Amino acid sequence: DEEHCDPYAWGDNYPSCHPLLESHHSPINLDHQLMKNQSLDSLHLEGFNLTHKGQWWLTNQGHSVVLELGNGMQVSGGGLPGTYRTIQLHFHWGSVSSNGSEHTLDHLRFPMEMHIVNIKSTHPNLTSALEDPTGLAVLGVFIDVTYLHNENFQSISNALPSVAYKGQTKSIRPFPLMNLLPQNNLTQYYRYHGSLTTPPCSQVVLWTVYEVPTYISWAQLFVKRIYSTEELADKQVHLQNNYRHIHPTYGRPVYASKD
Ligand code: SG4
Ligand code: ZN
Repeated sequence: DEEHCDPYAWGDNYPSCHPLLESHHSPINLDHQLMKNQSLDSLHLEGFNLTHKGQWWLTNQGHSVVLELGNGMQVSGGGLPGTYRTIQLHFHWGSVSSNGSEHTLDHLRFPMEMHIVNIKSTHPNLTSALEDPTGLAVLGVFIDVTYLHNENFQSISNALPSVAYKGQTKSIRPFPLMNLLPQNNLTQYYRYHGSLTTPPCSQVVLWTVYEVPTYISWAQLFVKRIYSTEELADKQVHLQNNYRHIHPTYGRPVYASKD
């Protein structure tokens, strides 16, 4: 699986991961001084304030930790061409706190980045959405590490020991997803057209990356707590640095929302 973990080798098995000229891959660097686009108003995050019934599932996939969300949440507005169903969120992180996020802000990396993945509601499933240039809308949230504990991340934090190894799954009681977003300045975000940051690297994602980070404490950070292998004893390989390198924009428009 070594090769699969090297983003520069993905193109061997997934041709669309080759960063050819004119391609529009993710992540990219975001620049504070980007042009404001007055038509980019706040997104409607429907159902994000509710405590839904049923359960959510946290899984160690070997390359990330994914929280599968039930029904009842959808995203629209903010310049998105339609309504997108919220299906899951996952995280990218580093090995030390100076790296981890996929996008960079003025070339700076945050310790973590959370991605909330949404499928255009006209598509029955992910396979179908991957055929549509605007089939997915992913919300990116930078996560800073501070001395402050963030209670809103605690149900995920509490479940981490149960998913320490690849393939393990743990149910989580739903909570208002809004709690995981920055508590203010949701009007400030960056928008561009890019790709999945893992194979098959499909160039079908409308990215919304919030400018203001949320935060967790050192104790809540994933870095030393998650392993990428199934073996429980011998080869305990930490799952770290699961972020892709920065790609050129090749003249793509990248917008900042109005302030
Ligand atoms: C992570 O590897 C997730 O585990 C994947 O989720 C996700 O794939 C992939 O990242 C790419 O998503 O927002 N970083 S990203 O571009 O959401 C998809 C699953 O495999 C399709 C469930
Ligand atoms: Zn991601």
